[in-house]
Amino acid sequence: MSAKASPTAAVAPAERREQPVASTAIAHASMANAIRALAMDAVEQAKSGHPGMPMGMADVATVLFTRFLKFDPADPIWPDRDRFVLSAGHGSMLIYALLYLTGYEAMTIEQIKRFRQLDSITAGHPEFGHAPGIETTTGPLGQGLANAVGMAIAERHLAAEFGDGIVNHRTYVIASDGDLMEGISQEAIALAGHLKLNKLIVLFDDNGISIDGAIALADSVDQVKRFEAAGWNASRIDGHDPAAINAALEKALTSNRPVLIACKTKIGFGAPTKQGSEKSHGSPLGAEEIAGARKALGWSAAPFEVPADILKAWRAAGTHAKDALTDWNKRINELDRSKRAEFDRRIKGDLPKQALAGAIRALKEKLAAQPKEIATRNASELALETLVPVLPEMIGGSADLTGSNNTRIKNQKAISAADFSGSFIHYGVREHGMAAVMNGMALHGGIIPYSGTFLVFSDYCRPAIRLAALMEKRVIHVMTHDSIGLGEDGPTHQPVEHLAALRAIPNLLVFRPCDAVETAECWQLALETKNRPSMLALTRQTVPQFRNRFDADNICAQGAYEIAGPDGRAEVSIFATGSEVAVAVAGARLLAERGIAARVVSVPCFELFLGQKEDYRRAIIGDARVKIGVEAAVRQGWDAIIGSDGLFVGMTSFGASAPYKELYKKFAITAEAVAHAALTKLGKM
Ligand SMILES: Cc1ncc(C[n+]2csc(CCOP(=O)(O)OP(=O)(O)O)c2C)c(N)n1
Repeated sequence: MSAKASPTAAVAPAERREQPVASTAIAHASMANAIRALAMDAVEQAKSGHPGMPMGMADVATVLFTRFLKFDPADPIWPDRDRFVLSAGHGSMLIYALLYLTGYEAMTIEQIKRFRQLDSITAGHPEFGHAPGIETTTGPLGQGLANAVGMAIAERHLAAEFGDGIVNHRTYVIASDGDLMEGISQEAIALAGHLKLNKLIVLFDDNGISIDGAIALADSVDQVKRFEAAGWNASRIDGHDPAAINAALEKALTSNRPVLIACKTKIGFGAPTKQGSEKSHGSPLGAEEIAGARKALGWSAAPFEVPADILKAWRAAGTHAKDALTDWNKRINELDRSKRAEFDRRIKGDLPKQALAGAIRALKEKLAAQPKEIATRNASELALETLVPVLPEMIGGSADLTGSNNTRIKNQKAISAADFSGSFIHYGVREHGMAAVMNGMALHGGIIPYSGTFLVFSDYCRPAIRLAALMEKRVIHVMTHDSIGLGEDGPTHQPVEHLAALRAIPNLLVFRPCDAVETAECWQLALETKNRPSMLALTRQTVPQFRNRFDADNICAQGAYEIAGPDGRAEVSIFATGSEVAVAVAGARLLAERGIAARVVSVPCFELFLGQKEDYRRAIIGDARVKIGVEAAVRQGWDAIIGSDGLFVGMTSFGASAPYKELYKKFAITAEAVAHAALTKLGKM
């Protein structure tokens, strides 16, 4: 197959249809077989991995990558490239083979040979950041599909601002039965259908097999009907017929809705005894089976060898979008200078530093002049009112709790199918989908997503938050109603273990600001931390403002600091977060009445505090005889600050349904309880 015979990936649909429908069947088969052989060989060498899916989807992937996908291995982060998401991440050898074959420099044959080995870029499941060309980390089924919805939203939003000449690409997904069985897929496809994301194309590996055996063991959903019901165009094709794959993709290019193409395939295609069986899903095929597959496929090359003519054809496929890239570069160079600078800034993820600093400073000055006794969720809204206008990359949202989360500021336009220029998303009651869609927007680039839901429902978002942390992406979650302080909704809605559970996620910043000033500072920190997701845990109930003096510095950046203290030495140190800083301050006052000097340390962010230099940590923890932690949540994690012999005033059970002030009394999270604990320890009770 010559490079010329392959239609360019970047041409417009009408032009593309002029191109030959397919290269010769033999050439296609040889190219697809190169993927199959590499997958078999790499899994065999690693003695672990999943050969079945790459072998089954090799035909689909070959048509997609040689004829449709707009990408340039020499410029893997070209902003207007099509995004390709391998949602079925266990089939990682499919993407590694494609990256090698199409000519991504980093993906050498040595890397393929070192599949799943320490320090290789070919990890068990594709990991964002390990190799150029991997758009997201996949493996937990369903996540990639939902990420793709976020990428497709990001594309439409940026196109609405910068124009189709600058932003005009598609998002392609390969998804498996497992992806579609996961609940998150329903949230994602429903949102995609609702928003009519017509440049999102999902290729479903409809092989009827999962780990336990036939899908029929556990599922009888008609996926085509399901997607149609969600507002997609959906069809079924033979996933081993290149002409049918080509035709379906051609049709998809003109769709006015997102597109599902259910590709009937045979898992482990070519394996003589394991094809079509779960036996090819997740273990090496074995030498004998591989020999049989080579014979059946007519592949005589040695392991890890791709015949020169086939490799050449693949490398040519990797150059298809060169003209499109040249044209795009021309267009972007013709952009108005300030628009160009803005586009570059957004894509790089750089902040408008001065504007951001100015907005936070103005807010803090205002709060110093006129202190506000408000809930921290309202303080967050105040912060957003100053931030959203100066940070157009912020796209907010809520999972149907907009009025409770205070994440939508006045006049903030919502994104809709008819108009993507807004900066707020009504995610519907879809927390998991929301968190994964946000990851997709952050991965796409040009956007800083922030969300809204109740902290207790962070459990519903957790798998996606974990991946944002793993991928080092700036995704900001606003989670309100952060304790028993929410009151009457009761224990179903009162987070108790959630702060501890979230603090357990590596690389996630969990902020729990105590007042309006800390809330502004925590927002600033979340925005300025490019490589970590953040969680802002905010109150429903009103809290006093403690920081009444204007500080130009961001004091919360240290994670913990003394917010109130005696002039001299303290006998008691009280550490608290969020709404319980008020309890701690009142407790210190009671102790003062008894002649005992106590200091209060506000701990808006454990992670930032524990990351400080030892001197600072020591100084803040101090050497008072009594250390007390106060947080309306479980103790887990607090020993790092108060020590295992520290006292803790918090929750040891689920909450209850009642007005919140009564709950604080019932669960003994009060100034009296703090003072009592200290006095007992000091032997003064
Ligand atoms: C959330 C999640 N649960 C479980 C798994 C483990 N797992 C990996 S693949 C798979 C199912 C395989 O079936 P399918 O998705 O149809 O892939 P195929 O067998 O076609 O390769 C499972 C359960 C996972 N990766 N993610």
